[in-house]
Amino acid sequence: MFNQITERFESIFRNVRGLGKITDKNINDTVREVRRALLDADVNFKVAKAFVKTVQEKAQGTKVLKSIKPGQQFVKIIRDEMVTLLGSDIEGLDLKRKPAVILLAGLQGAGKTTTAGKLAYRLKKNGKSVLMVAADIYRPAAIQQLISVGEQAGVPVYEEGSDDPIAICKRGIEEARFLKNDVVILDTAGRLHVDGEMMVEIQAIFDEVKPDETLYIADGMTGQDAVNSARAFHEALPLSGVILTKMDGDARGGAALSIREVTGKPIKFIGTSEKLDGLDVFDPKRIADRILGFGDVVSIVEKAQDIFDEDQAKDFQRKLVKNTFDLDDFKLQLQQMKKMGSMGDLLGMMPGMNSKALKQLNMDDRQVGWTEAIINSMTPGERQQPERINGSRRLRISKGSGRPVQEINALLNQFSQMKKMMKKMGKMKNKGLPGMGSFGRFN
Ligand SMILES: Nc1nc2c(ncn2[C@@H]2O[C@H](COP(=O)(O)OP(=O)(O)OP(=O)(O)O)[C@@H](O)[C@H]2O)c(=O)[nH]1
Ligand SMILES: [Mg+2]
Repeated sequence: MFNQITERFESIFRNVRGLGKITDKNINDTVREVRRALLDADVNFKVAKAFVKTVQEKAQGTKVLKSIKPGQQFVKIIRDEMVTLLGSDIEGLDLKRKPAVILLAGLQGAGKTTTAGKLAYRLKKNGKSVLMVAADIYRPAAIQQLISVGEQAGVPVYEEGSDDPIAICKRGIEEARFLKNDVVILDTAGRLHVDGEMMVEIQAIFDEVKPDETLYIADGMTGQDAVNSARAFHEALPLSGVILTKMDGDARGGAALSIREVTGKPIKFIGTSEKLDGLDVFDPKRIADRILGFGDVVSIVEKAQDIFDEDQAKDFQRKLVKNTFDLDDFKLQLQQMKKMGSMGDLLGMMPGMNSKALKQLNMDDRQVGWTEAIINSMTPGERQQPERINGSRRLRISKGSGRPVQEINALLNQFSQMKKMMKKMGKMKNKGLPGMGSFGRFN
Protein backbone atom coordinates (compact mmCIF):
# COMPACT_ATOMS: atom_id res chain seq x y z
CA MET A 1 0.00 0.00 0.00
CA PHE A 2 1.23 3.49 -0.91
CA ASN A 3 4.79 2.35 -1.63
CA GLN A 4 5.45 4.84 -4.35
CA ILE A 5 4.22 7.96 -2.60
CA THR A 6 5.87 6.88 0.65
CA GLU A 7 9.20 6.59 -1.11
CA ARG A 8 8.78 10.12 -2.41
CA PHE A 9 7.93 11.56 0.98
CA GLU A 10 10.81 9.72 2.59
CA SER A 11 13.18 11.41 0.23
CA ILE A 12 11.53 14.82 0.65
CA PHE A 13 11.76 14.50 4.42
CA ARG A 14 15.40 13.46 4.30
CA ASN A 15 16.11 16.87 2.87
CA VAL A 16 13.66 18.80 5.01
CA ARG A 17 14.74 17.32 8.34
CA GLY A 18 18.24 18.54 7.82
CA LEU A 19 17.22 22.15 7.26
CA GLY A 20 18.79 24.47 9.79
CA LYS A 21 16.69 27.35 8.64
CA ILE A 22 13.45 27.64 6.75
CA THR A 23 13.77 30.11 3.94
CA ASP A 24 11.33 31.06 1.21
CA LYS A 25 13.52 29.18 -1.20
CA ASN A 26 13.52 25.89 0.64
CA ILE A 27 9.81 26.20 1.35
CA ASN A 28 9.16 26.66 -2.34
CA ASP A 29 11.48 23.82 -3.33
CA THR A 30 9.85 21.48 -0.85
CA VAL A 31 6.26 22.25 -1.67
CA ARG A 32 7.04 21.84 -5.35
CA GLU A 33 8.34 18.35 -4.60
CA VAL A 34 5.30 17.60 -2.44
CA ARG A 35 2.96 18.72 -5.20
CA ARG A 36 4.73 16.49 -7.71
CA ALA A 37 4.62 13.53 -5.34
CA LEU A 38 0.89 14.02 -4.84
CA LEU A 39 0.15 14.36 -8.53
CA ASP A 40 2.25 11.32 -9.37
CA ALA A 41 0.21 9.40 -6.81
CA ASP A 42 -2.87 10.39 -8.81
CA VAL A 43 -4.19 12.84 -6.25
CA ASN A 44 -6.86 15.17 -7.60
CA PHE A 45 -5.26 18.28 -9.11
CA LYS A 46 -7.24 20.78 -7.08
CA VAL A 47 -6.73 18.84 -3.89
CA ALA A 48 -2.96 18.78 -4.44
CA LYS A 49 -2.92 22.49 -5.19
CA ALA A 50 -4.89 23.43 -2.08
CA PHE A 51 -2.78 21.13 0.08
CA VAL A 52 0.45 22.67 -1.09
CA LYS A 53 -0.88 26.19 -0.64
CA THR A 54 -1.81 25.58 2.99
CA VAL A 55 1.50 23.92 3.75
CA GLN A 56 3.33 26.81 2.13
CA GLU A 57 1.45 29.43 4.12
CA LYS A 58 1.89 27.61 7.40
CA ALA A 59 5.59 27.05 6.76
CA GLN A 60 6.06 30.73 6.03
CA GLY A 61 4.31 31.55 9.28
CA THR A 62 6.60 29.19 11.19
CA LYS A 63 9.72 30.88 9.91
CA VAL A 64 9.02 33.80 12.20
CA LEU A 65 8.67 31.53 15.22
CA LYS A 66 12.38 30.72 15.16
CA SER A 67 11.79 27.22 16.41
CA ILE A 68 14.80 25.19 17.45
CA LYS A 69 14.38 22.58 14.79
CA PRO A 70 12.80 24.22 11.79
CA GLY A 71 13.06 21.09 9.66
CA GLN A 72 11.04 19.05 12.12
CA GLN A 73 8.52 21.81 12.36
CA PHE A 74 8.08 21.71 8.60
CA VAL A 75 7.61 17.93 8.68
CA LYS A 76 4.93 18.41 11.31
CA ILE A 77 3.08 20.94 9.19
CA ILE A 78 2.94 18.49 6.30
CA ARG A 79 1.86 15.65 8.58
CA ASP A 80 -0.91 17.72 10.17
CA GLU A 81 -2.22 18.81 6.80
CA MET A 82 -2.19 15.23 5.59
CA VAL A 83 -4.24 14.14 8.60
CA THR A 84 -6.73 16.94 7.96
CA LEU A 85 -6.98 16.00 4.30
CA LEU A 86 -7.71 12.40 5.22
CA GLY A 87 -10.51 13.43 7.58
CA SER A 88 -8.87 13.98 11.00
CA ASP A 89 -10.85 11.48 13.04
CA ILE A 90 -12.12 7.94 12.81
CA GLU A 91 -15.73 7.91 11.66
CA GLY A 92 -17.74 5.04 13.01
CA LEU A 93 -21.02 3.62 11.76
CA ASP A 94 -24.33 4.93 13.02
CA LEU A 95 -26.05 1.77 14.19
CA LYS A 96 -28.30 3.10 16.93
CA ARG A 97 -31.56 2.12 15.31
CA LYS A 98 -32.68 -1.51 15.53
CA PRO A 99 -32.35 -2.93 13.06
CA ALA A 100 -29.87 -0.46 11.62
CA VAL A 101 -29.82 -0.60 7.84
CA ILE A 102 -26.59 -0.41 5.84
CA LEU A 103 -26.98 0.09 2.10
CA LEU A 104 -23.95 -0.78 0.00
CA ALA A 105 -23.67 0.73 -3.44
CA GLY A 106 -21.00 0.98 -6.08
CA LEU A 107 -19.75 0.11 -9.51
CA GLN A 108 -19.47 -3.41 -10.81
CA GLY A 109 -16.71 -5.44 -9.23
CA ALA A 110 -15.81 -2.73 -6.71
CA GLY A 111 -16.14 -5.21 -3.87
CA LYS A 112 -19.68 -4.73 -2.51
CA THR A 113 -20.45 -8.38 -1.86
CA THR A 114 -17.04 -9.06 -0.36
CA THR A 115 -17.33 -5.97 1.82
CA ALA A 116 -20.85 -6.97 2.93
CA GLY A 117 -19.32 -10.20 4.27
CA LYS A 118 -16.42 -8.37 5.92
CA LEU A 119 -18.72 -5.89 7.62
CA ALA A 120 -21.05 -8.65 8.77
CA TYR A 121 -18.09 -10.60 10.12
CA ARG A 122 -16.72 -7.56 11.96
CA LEU A 123 -20.11 -6.61 13.45
CA LYS A 124 -20.75 -10.17 14.51
CA LYS A 125 -17.38 -10.26 16.25
CA ASN A 126 -18.50 -7.14 18.11
CA GLY A 127 -21.54 -8.97 19.38
CA LYS A 128 -24.15 -7.76 16.90
CA SER A 129 -26.59 -10.05 15.19
CA VAL A 130 -26.56 -9.39 11.49
CA LEU A 131 -28.65 -10.29 8.47
CA MET A 132 -27.48 -9.79 4.89
CA VAL A 133 -29.96 -9.23 2.08
CA ALA A 134 -29.29 -10.36 -1.50
CA ALA A 135 -30.63 -7.53 -3.63
CA ASP A 136 -28.47 -8.15 -6.68
CA ILE A 137 -30.86 -10.06 -8.89
CA TYR A 138 -29.14 -9.32 -12.19
CA ARG A 139 -25.80 -11.03 -12.17
CA PRO A 140 -26.12 -14.80 -12.27
CA ALA A 141 -24.54 -16.35 -9.19
CA ALA A 142 -24.63 -13.08 -7.25
CA ILE A 143 -27.01 -14.51 -4.68
CA GLN A 144 -24.97 -17.67 -4.36
CA GLN A 145 -21.85 -15.56 -3.85
CA LEU A 146 -23.45 -13.70 -0.95
CA ILE A 147 -24.71 -16.94 0.57
CA SER A 148 -21.24 -18.40 0.44
CA VAL A 149 -19.72 -15.24 1.96
CA GLY A 150 -22.42 -15.44 4.65
CA GLU A 151 -21.53 -19.04 5.42
CA GLN A 152 -17.90 -18.10 5.92
CA ALA A 153 -18.85 -15.21 8.17
CA GLY A 154 -21.46 -17.24 10.01
CA VAL A 155 -24.13 -14.70 9.07
CA PRO A 156 -27.52 -15.63 7.52
CA VAL A 157 -28.63 -14.31 4.15
CA TYR A 158 -32.16 -13.28 3.21
CA GLU A 159 -32.92 -13.95 -0.46
CA GLU A 160 -35.93 -14.37 -2.70
CA GLY A 161 -34.31 -15.27 -5.98
CA SER A 162 -34.87 -12.72 -8.70
CA ASP A 163 -37.82 -10.72 -7.55
CA ASP A 164 -38.03 -6.93 -7.40
CA PRO A 165 -34.94 -5.67 -5.50
CA ILE A 166 -36.86 -2.90 -3.75
CA ALA A 167 -39.42 -5.36 -2.40
CA ILE A 168 -36.64 -7.78 -1.42
CA CYS A 169 -34.90 -5.08 0.61
CA LYS A 170 -38.14 -4.11 2.28
CA ARG A 171 -39.04 -7.67 3.20
CA GLY A 172 -35.46 -8.39 4.24
CA ILE A 173 -35.66 -5.59 6.77
CA GLU A 174 -39.03 -6.87 8.00
CA GLU A 175 -37.43 -10.26 8.46
CA ALA A 176 -34.58 -8.68 10.46
CA ARG A 177 -37.10 -6.89 12.62
CA PHE A 178 -38.88 -10.18 13.22
CA LEU A 179 -35.61 -11.94 14.05
CA LYS A 180 -34.59 -9.02 16.28
CA ASN A 181 -31.36 -8.51 14.36
CA ASP A 182 -29.23 -5.48 15.18
CA VAL A 183 -28.03 -4.76 11.68
CA VAL A 184 -29.18 -5.46 8.11
CA ILE A 185 -26.72 -5.17 5.24
CA LEU A 186 -28.16 -4.70 1.76
CA ASP A 187 -25.93 -6.00 -1.04
CA THR A 188 -27.04 -4.31 -4.24
CA ALA A 189 -26.26 -4.89 -7.90
CA GLY A 190 -23.14 -3.37 -9.42
CA ARG A 191 -23.55 -0.48 -11.77
CA LEU A 192 -21.50 0.02 -14.91
CA HIS A 193 -22.04 3.75 -14.91
CA VAL A 194 -23.28 6.18 -12.41
CA ASP A 195 -26.31 7.13 -14.51
CA GLY A 196 -28.93 4.87 -16.02
CA GLU A 197 -31.66 2.58 -14.86
CA MET A 198 -29.68 1.01 -12.07
CA MET A 199 -29.17 4.40 -10.54
CA VAL A 200 -32.92 4.92 -10.46
CA GLU A 201 -33.25 1.56 -8.78
CA ILE A 202 -30.84 2.29 -5.98
CA GLN A 203 -32.49 5.66 -5.40
CA ALA A 204 -35.78 3.83 -5.08
CA ILE A 205 -34.25 1.41 -2.57
CA PHE A 206 -32.84 4.36 -0.65
CA ASP A 207 -36.22 6.11 -0.56
CA GLU A 208 -37.95 2.93 0.51
CA VAL A 209 -35.63 1.80 3.31
CA LYS A 210 -34.15 5.12 4.51
CA PRO A 211 -30.82 3.54 5.45
CA ASP A 212 -28.83 4.56 8.51
CA GLU A 213 -25.65 4.16 6.53
CA THR A 214 -25.30 4.51 2.76
CA LEU A 215 -21.78 3.43 1.95
CA TYR A 216 -20.17 3.86 -1.40
CA ILE A 217 -17.83 0.99 -2.16
CA ALA A 218 -15.00 2.28 -4.32
CA ASP A 219 -12.20 0.30 -5.88
CA GLY A 220 -9.07 1.93 -4.47
CA MET A 221 -7.00 0.73 -7.41
CA THR A 222 -8.86 2.95 -9.82
CA GLY A 223 -7.55 6.24 -8.42
CA GLN A 224 -9.31 9.33 -9.74
CA ASP A 225 -12.02 7.24 -11.41
CA ALA A 226 -13.05 6.12 -7.95
CA VAL A 227 -13.14 9.72 -6.79
CA ASN A 228 -15.21 10.89 -9.75
CA SER A 229 -17.69 8.06 -9.50
CA ALA A 230 -18.04 8.63 -5.77
CA ARG A 231 -18.78 12.29 -6.38
CA ALA A 232 -21.33 11.61 -9.10
CA PHE A 233 -22.90 9.00 -6.90
CA HIS A 234 -23.12 11.32 -3.96
CA GLU A 235 -24.93 13.85 -6.10
CA ALA A 236 -27.61 11.27 -6.83
CA LEU A 237 -27.76 9.66 -3.42
CA PRO A 238 -26.74 11.14 -0.07
CA LEU A 239 -23.85 8.99 1.08
CA SER A 240 -22.83 8.65 4.69
CA GLY A 241 -19.38 7.37 3.90
CA VAL A 242 -17.01 5.54 1.60
CA ILE A 243 -15.19 2.22 1.83
CA LEU A 244 -12.06 1.95 -0.29
CA THR A 245 -11.36 -1.61 -1.33
CA LYS A 246 -8.27 -3.36 -2.70
CA MET A 247 -5.88 -1.14 -0.83
CA ASP A 248 -3.61 -4.16 -0.50
CA GLY A 249 -2.75 -3.86 -4.16
CA ASP A 250 -0.42 -1.26 -5.58
CA ALA A 251 -2.95 1.51 -5.04
CA ARG A 252 -1.06 4.76 -5.47
CA GLY A 253 -2.96 6.62 -2.83
CA GLY A 254 -4.77 9.10 -5.07
CA ALA A 255 -8.23 7.87 -4.15
CA ALA A 256 -7.51 7.74 -0.43
CA LEU A 257 -6.10 11.25 -0.47
CA SER A 258 -8.73 12.92 -2.62
CA ILE A 259 -12.06 11.27 -1.95
CA ARG A 260 -12.77 12.96 1.35
CA GLU A 261 -11.95 16.43 0.08
CA VAL A 262 -13.84 15.99 -3.19
CA THR A 263 -17.00 14.34 -1.85
CA GLY A 264 -16.98 15.75 1.67
CA LYS A 265 -17.74 12.23 2.88
CA PRO A 266 -15.48 10.30 5.23
CA ILE A 267 -13.70 7.10 4.34
CA LYS A 268 -14.86 4.71 7.04
CA PHE A 269 -13.02 1.52 6.22
CA ILE A 270 -10.43 0.18 3.81
CA GLY A 271 -10.33 -3.28 2.32
CA THR A 272 -6.92 -4.86 2.69
CA SER A 273 -7.36 -8.39 1.37
CA GLU A 274 -9.87 -10.71 -0.20
CA LYS A 275 -10.38 -12.45 3.11
CA LEU A 276 -13.16 -11.82 5.61
CA ASP A 277 -10.90 -10.12 8.10
CA GLY A 278 -9.39 -7.85 5.46
CA LEU A 279 -11.26 -4.73 6.52
CA ASP A 280 -9.55 -2.04 8.59
CA VAL A 281 -11.05 1.00 10.24
CA PHE A 282 -9.79 4.06 8.37
CA ASP A 283 -7.77 6.09 10.83
CA PRO A 284 -6.56 9.33 9.20
CA LYS A 285 -3.64 9.69 11.60
CA ARG A 286 -2.31 6.23 10.99
CA ILE A 287 -2.82 6.38 7.27
CA ALA A 288 -1.03 9.74 7.13
CA ASP A 289 1.89 8.21 9.01
CA ARG A 290 2.02 5.29 6.62
CA ILE A 291 1.85 7.51 3.56
CA LEU A 292 4.57 9.75 4.94
CA GLY A 293 6.80 6.81 5.83
CA PHE A 294 6.61 7.12 9.61
CA GLY A 295 5.53 3.51 9.90
CA ASP A 296 2.52 2.31 11.73
CA VAL A 297 3.69 0.82 14.97
CA VAL A 298 0.25 0.95 16.54
CA SER A 299 -1.25 -1.26 13.84
CA ILE A 300 1.50 -3.81 14.18
CA VAL A 301 0.95 -3.93 17.90
CA GLU A 302 -2.77 -4.34 17.44
CA LYS A 303 -2.32 -7.10 14.90
CA ALA A 304 0.12 -8.71 17.26
CA GLN A 305 -2.41 -8.45 20.06
CA ASP A 306 -4.90 -10.36 17.98
CA ILE A 307 -2.49 -13.25 17.77
CA PHE A 308 -0.20 -13.11 20.78
CA ASP A 309 -1.48 -13.51 24.25
CA GLU A 310 -1.60 -10.31 26.24
CA ASP A 311 1.70 -10.79 28.03
CA GLN A 312 3.52 -11.42 24.80
CA ALA A 313 1.91 -8.36 23.24
CA LYS A 314 2.90 -6.14 26.17
CA ASP A 315 6.41 -7.49 26.02
CA PHE A 316 6.54 -6.68 22.34
CA GLN A 317 5.32 -3.12 22.91
CA ARG A 318 7.84 -2.56 25.65
CA LYS A 319 10.65 -3.82 23.44
CA LEU A 320 9.59 -1.62 20.57
CA VAL A 321 9.52 1.45 22.76
CA LYS A 322 12.72 0.66 24.68
CA ASN A 323 14.44 -0.47 21.55
CA THR A 324 15.60 -3.77 22.99
CA PHE A 325 13.96 -5.68 20.18
CA ASP A 326 16.41 -8.38 19.01
CA LEU A 327 16.60 -11.01 16.31
CA ASP A 328 14.89 -13.59 18.50
CA ASP A 329 11.92 -11.25 18.80
CA PHE A 330 12.12 -10.67 15.09
CA LYS A 331 11.96 -14.41 14.45
CA LEU A 332 9.02 -14.79 16.79
CA GLN A 333 7.38 -11.98 14.90
CA LEU A 334 7.98 -13.67 11.58
CA GLN A 335 6.43 -16.88 12.84
CA GLN A 336 3.41 -15.05 14.15
CA MET A 337 3.13 -12.95 11.04
CA LYS A 338 2.75 -16.04 8.94
CA LYS A 339 -0.60 -16.39 10.63
CA MET A 340 -1.51 -12.82 9.85
CA GLY A 341 -1.62 -12.91 6.08
CA SER A 342 0.32 -10.66 3.82
CA MET A 343 3.93 -10.36 4.87
CA GLY A 344 4.58 -7.36 2.73
CA ASP A 345 1.71 -5.48 4.23
CA LEU A 346 2.79 -6.13 7.76
CA LEU A 347 6.41 -5.33 7.20
CA GLY A 348 5.28 -2.22 5.38
CA MET A 349 3.92 -0.97 8.66
CA MET A 350 7.27 -1.27 10.37
CA PRO A 351 9.12 1.98 10.63
CA GLY A 352 12.02 2.06 8.23
CA MET A 353 10.78 -1.07 6.52
CA ASN A 354 8.68 0.43 3.79
CA SER A 355 9.09 1.19 0.11
CA LYS A 356 12.60 0.51 -1.10
CA ALA A 357 13.67 -1.51 1.88
CA LEU A 358 10.69 -3.75 1.45
CA LYS A 359 11.27 -4.33 -2.23
CA GLN A 360 14.86 -5.14 -1.51
CA LEU A 361 13.85 -7.68 1.05
CA ASN A 362 11.08 -9.03 -1.16
CA MET A 363 9.40 -10.92 1.64
CA ASP A 364 7.31 -13.70 0.29
CA ASP A 365 6.34 -16.67 2.38
CA ARG A 366 9.28 -18.79 1.29
CA GLN A 367 11.48 -15.95 2.35
CA VAL A 368 10.05 -16.20 5.85
CA GLY A 369 11.31 -19.77 6.08
CA TRP A 370 14.74 -18.72 4.81
CA THR A 371 14.92 -15.83 7.24
CA GLU A 372 14.06 -18.19 10.06
CA ALA A 373 16.77 -20.57 8.91
CA ILE A 374 19.29 -17.72 8.95
CA ILE A 375 18.33 -16.63 12.45
CA ASN A 376 18.36 -20.26 13.63
CA SER A 377 21.96 -20.54 12.49
CA MET A 378 23.01 -17.72 14.78
CA THR A 379 24.16 -18.15 18.37
CA PRO A 380 21.94 -16.67 21.10
CA GLY A 381 24.54 -13.95 21.64
CA GLU A 382 24.48 -13.02 17.97
CA ARG A 383 20.72 -12.76 18.00
CA GLN A 384 20.80 -10.38 20.92
CA GLN A 385 23.64 -8.28 19.54
CA PRO A 386 23.54 -8.59 15.78
CA GLU A 387 26.19 -5.88 15.50
CA ARG A 388 28.70 -8.52 16.65
CA ILE A 389 28.18 -10.54 13.50
CA ASN A 390 31.34 -9.91 11.50
CA GLY A 391 32.42 -11.29 8.14
CA SER A 392 33.52 -14.73 9.31
CA ARG A 393 30.39 -15.15 11.41
CA ARG A 394 28.32 -14.24 8.38
CA LEU A 395 30.05 -16.94 6.37
CA ARG A 396 29.36 -19.48 9.08
CA ILE A 397 25.70 -18.48 9.25
CA SER A 398 25.48 -18.68 5.48
CA LYS A 399 26.81 -22.25 5.53
CA GLY A 400 24.60 -23.21 8.42
CA SER A 401 21.43 -21.89 6.86
CA GLY A 402 22.21 -22.74 3.25
CA ARG A 403 21.47 -19.16 2.22
CA PRO A 404 23.84 -16.87 0.30
CA VAL A 405 25.88 -14.38 2.33
CA GLN A 406 24.14 -11.49 0.57
CA GLU A 407 20.91 -12.57 2.17
CA ILE A 408 22.47 -12.55 5.61
CA ASN A 409 23.85 -9.09 4.89
CA ALA A 410 20.48 -7.87 3.69
CA LEU A 411 18.71 -9.20 6.75
CA LEU A 412 21.21 -7.62 9.13
CA ASN A 413 21.08 -4.31 7.27
CA GLN A 414 17.33 -4.29 7.38
CA PHE A 415 17.31 -5.13 11.01
CA SER A 416 19.78 -2.43 11.95
CA GLN A 417 17.88 0.12 9.86
CA MET A 418 14.69 -0.85 11.62
CA LYS A 419 16.32 -0.54 15.02
CA LYS A 420 17.68 2.89 14.17
CA MET A 421 14.29 4.04 13.09
CA MET A 422 12.66 2.65 16.22
CA LYS A 423 15.24 4.39 18.36
CA LYS A 424 14.51 7.66 16.62
CA MET A 425 10.83 7.19 17.14
CA GLY A 426 11.34 6.30 20.78
CA LYS A 427 13.31 9.52 21.28
CA MET A 428 10.71 11.57 19.49
CA LYS A 429 8.12 10.16 21.80
CA ASN A 430 10.08 11.13 24.89
CA LYS A 431 10.52 14.65 23.70
CA GLY A 432 7.00 14.81 22.41
CA LEU A 433 8.22 15.84 19.00
CA PRO A 434 5.89 16.21 16.05
CA GLY A 435 4.72 13.51 13.79
CA MET A 436 4.36 10.98 16.52
CA GLY A 437 0.76 11.46 17.48
CA SER A 438 -0.14 7.82 17.30
CA PHE A 439 2.74 6.85 19.55
CA GLY A 440 1.00 8.43 22.46
CA ARG A 441 -1.53 5.66 22.41
CA PHE A 442 1.06 3.22 23.68
CA ASN A 443 0.53 4.54 27.15
N1 LIG B 1 -7.29 -7.87 -2.91
C1 LIG B 1 -8.52 -7.48 -2.63
N2 LIG B 1 -9.53 -7.93 -3.38
C2 LIG B 1 -10.78 -7.54 -3.10
C3 LIG B 1 -11.05 -6.66 -2.02
N3 LIG B 1 -12.38 -6.44 -2.00
C4 LIG B 1 -12.91 -7.16 -3.01
N4 LIG B 1 -11.94 -7.84 -3.68
C5 LIG B 1 -12.08 -8.72 -4.85
O1 LIG B 1 -12.71 -8.00 -5.89
C6 LIG B 1 -13.52 -8.85 -6.69
C7 LIG B 1 -14.90 -8.29 -6.82
O2 LIG B 1 -15.52 -8.31 -5.55
P1 LIG B 1 -17.09 -8.41 -5.33
O3 LIG B 1 -17.32 -8.33 -3.87
O4 LIG B 1 -17.67 -9.56 -6.06
O5 LIG B 1 -17.53 -7.06 -6.02
P2 LIG B 1 -19.02 -6.51 -6.23
O6 LIG B 1 -18.95 -5.04 -6.10
O7 LIG B 1 -19.97 -7.23 -5.36
O8 LIG B 1 -19.24 -6.89 -7.75
P3 LIG B 1 -20.68 -6.95 -8.54
O9 LIG B 1 -21.63 -7.64 -7.64
O10 LIG B 1 -20.37 -7.68 -9.78
O11 LIG B 1 -21.03 -5.53 -8.80
C8 LIG B 1 -13.47 -10.21 -6.00
O12 LIG B 1 -12.54 -11.02 -6.66
C9 LIG B 1 -13.00 -9.89 -4.60
O13 LIG B 1 -12.31 -10.96 -4.01
C10 LIG B 1 -9.94 -6.16 -1.25
O14 LIG B 1 -10.07 -5.35 -0.32
N5 LIG B 1 -8.71 -6.61 -1.60
MG1 LIG C 1 -21.75 -8.21 -5.78
